[in-house]
Amino acid sequence: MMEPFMPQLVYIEPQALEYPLGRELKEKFEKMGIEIRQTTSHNQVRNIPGDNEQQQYRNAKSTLVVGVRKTLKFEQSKPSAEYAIPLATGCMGHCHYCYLQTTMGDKPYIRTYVNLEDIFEQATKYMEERIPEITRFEAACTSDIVGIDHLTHSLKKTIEFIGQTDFGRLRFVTKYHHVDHLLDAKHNGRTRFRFSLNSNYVIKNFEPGTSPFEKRIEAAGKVAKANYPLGFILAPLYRHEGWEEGYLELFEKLKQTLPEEATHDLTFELIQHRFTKTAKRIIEKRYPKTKLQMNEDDRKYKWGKYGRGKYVYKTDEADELKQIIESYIHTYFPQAKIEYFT
Ligand code: 0TT
Ligand code: SF4
Repeated sequence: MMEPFMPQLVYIEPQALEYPLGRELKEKFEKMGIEIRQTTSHNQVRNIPGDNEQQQYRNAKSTLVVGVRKTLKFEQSKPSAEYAIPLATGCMGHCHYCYLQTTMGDKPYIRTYVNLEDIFEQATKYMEERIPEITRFEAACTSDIVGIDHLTHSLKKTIEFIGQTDFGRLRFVTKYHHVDHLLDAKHNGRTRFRFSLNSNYVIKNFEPGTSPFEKRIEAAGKVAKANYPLGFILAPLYRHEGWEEGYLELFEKLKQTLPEEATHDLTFELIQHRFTKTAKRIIEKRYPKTKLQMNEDDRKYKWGKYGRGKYVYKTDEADELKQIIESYIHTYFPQAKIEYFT
């Protein structure tokens, strides 16, 4: 029943072995009997097994590269945080709509960084620049970090690092329920632990390879009991047939199963479904039978930076989506904070 992620193949960059975590991971995977290969650079991981592109893509999603993060310039992460903190890239999930398919284009494998000290040092600089403002770091921009952290514990270390700061905050979002090792982390209330939820229709049709709804809620309860500030991201909000009932049911189930104490410091983030032309092309190739609707004529084009515009719902449909979901939140979780709709 949805076992925690285990790579089929592991690549280790030689430089990663200069770091304790790199050596630790090598030993760990050796003991587990997982095939390990050396690689000189992550861009050279071209020889992922598979007879065709589709197979290679699938195999890449069960390949883990243990590497060193060289670029220490952090990306921006509006609207959820000031910066993206780079701990890993890629994900073993197979969500049809996932933006990593385009943003990680040629690198669909999972890559984890072992030079945490460098990353924390950089994060400290960014925090210091902004004092007395709070600086938020998003750890889930380029991967589902919780889904791989049982192997690396780098998220756990980051939670504890941020826990010791005065002006730093950490946040991440996950569709996995393998959170047990994070429950005793000294988070000091500085980390917001979020789960991504959706209607049954969206989970069933578009989110293969992720934890079931009930497991996510159960994990959310544990996280709240461990005194983490809790949040839910409802994304992508998607107008499938019967979506009003579908999302209503989500809130009913959530209200029923979430322990009361989890609702004291609760946030919601709302993200409507969007796609780019490039995403559409890739999705149709990788998930040819998907039911995901990506008809440009039904959408509004929203111009973006560097010509990277995207298709979102037309204004009336987006407004209706926002209004209905917000009304559900007000009804079921009146004390929760809605951080944004985008
Ligand atoms: O469907 C994906 C959309 O969701 C993206 O436009 C980002 C957005 N998003 C994702 C968000 O609004 N809130 C989040 O918490 C995210 C899970 C994390 C995030 C990612 C973010 O908040 N801000 C970002 O700029 N990103 C980046 O968006 C990561 C990636 O490089 C890019 C994809 O458009
Ligand atoms: Fe993408 Fe998140 Fe699904 Fe992973 S779990 S495939 S990161 S949407």
